[in-house]
Amino acid sequence: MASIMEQVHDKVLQAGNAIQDSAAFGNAKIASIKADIVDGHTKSQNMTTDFGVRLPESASNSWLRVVDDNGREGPMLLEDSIAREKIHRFDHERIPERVVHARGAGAFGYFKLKQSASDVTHANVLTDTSRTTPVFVRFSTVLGSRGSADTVRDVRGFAVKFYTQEGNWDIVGNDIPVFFIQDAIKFPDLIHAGKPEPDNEVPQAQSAHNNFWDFAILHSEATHMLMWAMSDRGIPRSYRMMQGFGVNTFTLVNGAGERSFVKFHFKPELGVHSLVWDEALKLSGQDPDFHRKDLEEAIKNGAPAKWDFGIQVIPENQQDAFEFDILDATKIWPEELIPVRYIGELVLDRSVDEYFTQTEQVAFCTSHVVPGIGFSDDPLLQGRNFSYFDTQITRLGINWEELPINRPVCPYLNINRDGASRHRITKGKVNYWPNRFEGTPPVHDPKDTTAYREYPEKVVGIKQRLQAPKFKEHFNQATLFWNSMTDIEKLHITKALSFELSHCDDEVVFNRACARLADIDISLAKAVAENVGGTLPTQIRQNNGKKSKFLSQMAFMPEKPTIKSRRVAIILADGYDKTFVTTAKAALTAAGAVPMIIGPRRNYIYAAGETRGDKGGGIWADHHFEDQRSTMFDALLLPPGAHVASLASNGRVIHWIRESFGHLKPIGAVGASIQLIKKAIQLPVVNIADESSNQAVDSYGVVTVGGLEGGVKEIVEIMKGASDFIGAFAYRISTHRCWERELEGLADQV
Ligand code: HDD
Repeated sequence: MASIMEQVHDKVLQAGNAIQDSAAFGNAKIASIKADIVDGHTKSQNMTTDFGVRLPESASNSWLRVVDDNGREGPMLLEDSIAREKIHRFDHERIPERVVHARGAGAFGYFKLKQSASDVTHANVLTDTSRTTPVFVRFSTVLGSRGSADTVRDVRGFAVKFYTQEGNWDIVGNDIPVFFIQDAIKFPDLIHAGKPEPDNEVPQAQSAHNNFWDFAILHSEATHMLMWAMSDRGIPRSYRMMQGFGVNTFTLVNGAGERSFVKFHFKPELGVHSLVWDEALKLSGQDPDFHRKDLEEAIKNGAPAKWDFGIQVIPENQQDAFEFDILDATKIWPEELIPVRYIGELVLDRSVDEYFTQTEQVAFCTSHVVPGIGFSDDPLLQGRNFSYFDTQITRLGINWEELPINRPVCPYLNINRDGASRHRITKGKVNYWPNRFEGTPPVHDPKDTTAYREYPEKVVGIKQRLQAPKFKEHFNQATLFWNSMTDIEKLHITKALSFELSHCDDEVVFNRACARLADIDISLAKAVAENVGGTLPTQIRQNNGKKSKFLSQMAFMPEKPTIKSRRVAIILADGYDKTFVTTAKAALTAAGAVPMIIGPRRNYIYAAGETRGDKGGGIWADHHFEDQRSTMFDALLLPPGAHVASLASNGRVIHWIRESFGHLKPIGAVGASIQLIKKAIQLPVVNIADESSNQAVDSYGVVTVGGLEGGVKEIVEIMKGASDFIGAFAYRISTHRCWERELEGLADQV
């Protein structure tokens, strides 16, 4: 008869093996939390107390009280434990929000390895191409509190939990590959300076204030990251359109025991795209949940978010071969020197069931790695490895690793016990090691080659508070970044810096900041100083003239143009051309876009020839003019028809067109709706098709055509030079924005 301990062990292993053996290991996380999920919509499920006793409706409506003989209210009774339970539970609903990255959105998915990296690691998740590993990913902003807006200018968190068969592996990264500081001891200062100022708790979720810039300028090591944060990377269009980076330097160890240094990369399938600043500012108020809704909407519409996963690898013996220190988190490893090997795919295809228990309670730790992956002596990473575990204890309690979203899907067993909210029940006598029950779990099998073993690194040195020499160079890569930007990106950085420094009213701060910009490039410094009233130093650092072709986000366009998941507003009113609207909507939908009808009311809108209330007639408007804004869409389509007369007299519609033009969005107009364009955009350089012509004209991304016979064609392939109206319009959407409007100064003129 097997001992209790053996039975427990068998159970744990069976449960683990059942998941590991299943062909669909990619779903193992979902399978493992199934028993914890309660369907909040189960029919005829009675309301109960937390201890399971059924409640009458009166207990949900009224506190137990005394009512006198005349029906008058008497005192409420403390003896009502049902009411007390409800109020007590409510009083304690809040937990501390994350000290940074408080606002976020998460989703489930999987990681599929496509090419083995067994030459550099023995981590099965990176060597076994037959595997699918379940993941949970949480995206976030850094500075804002949990209720702040999604579209603020900030770094975005990109944290991935891989539930591997050898334990959880967390990459806790950002959408920017470098960091503000080199040493973890400065992290509290950085965050205090960036968060709202302590006297008045202003501003919320913004770096545009004296304290942030004061700290940033007093730390010249922050210069490189400042350039990234002030670039368009700071205002992504979507979480699905950002790169992800592990930022810190980790290590890999292969089967032969050889070690290399590694950086992790995620490259989005849809390319890297951003909002424009005015749009981001407006969205903060108009739709503060823009990014989290975008992620959910794409998954719901069958457009899962996808990234290629890559590694940059430097063998151990080449650690000193570069002009920068490869352990310095304020430096990139230029891809010209160390190419990225793309070896796998990350896919997010399932939204969370409940925000709090999943997105809020998920807890990442940089210290969570699996056999074959290790740490480096990167001084930022070393500090992070301490900080994350620690913060989860304050946030979630000591048993946070047991929470359904955090626990591994592989078997796990050890002698850690008890503590607040422990709920795993481990049978048996053994809660210490070693013990007299030889061979009963948990065991350490001396022959087990899959156990985590630290790399036997030789360490010699003098204990001191110093930095390695190459950590002291702070400007080369900031200049490299600036030089590598396109003209439009340079313009955006200049404007972003001008915005931020204009919000700093302390002249010590903005003058020092302008002086710092001169360490990057004098033309940038001059332009910003001119805008913000700053002064420049007399000693100028020479621009090193270096460039990389992997830093501009324009370099990360999708391989094939696509309009997948792009939101297109189709604005109409009663009297529109039905054939056009139905065929255009169908063509855009078939190409993967999300067209939405915006009308004067959220109800049926009737086409020319139909009268209001016609049975089977009309088209349902998804939204009306008052409840959406142009900022929430990627493009605007104006159908032909007699409805133009009423649209032309609607200020909201004209504003929509002007704002779309100003925010560089493609605009399509057909037939009579050309009149709307003429009214909204009165710029002679923008060519507009004649209402009588059948030839589509694309001028600055305003695509117009007079007439289309038989509605709109199918979009067979999205490509440059498409001559038909919908083809030309779709291609413009695929390029994200019509940059030439901004370059030629047209965007501000409308
Ligand atoms: Fe951090 C959260 C990313 C430096 C301490 N960090 C946090 C999150 C991300 C990052 C994405 C949110 C995770 C989630 O969604 O739950 N942090 C980074 C990156 C860094 C970095 C890319 C630089 C390479 N962080 C850093 C340092 C320290 C911390 C140097 C402390 C010494 N970070 C924390 C934290 C947080 C956190 C206080 C807050 C909530 C949490 O950990 O779980 O421990």
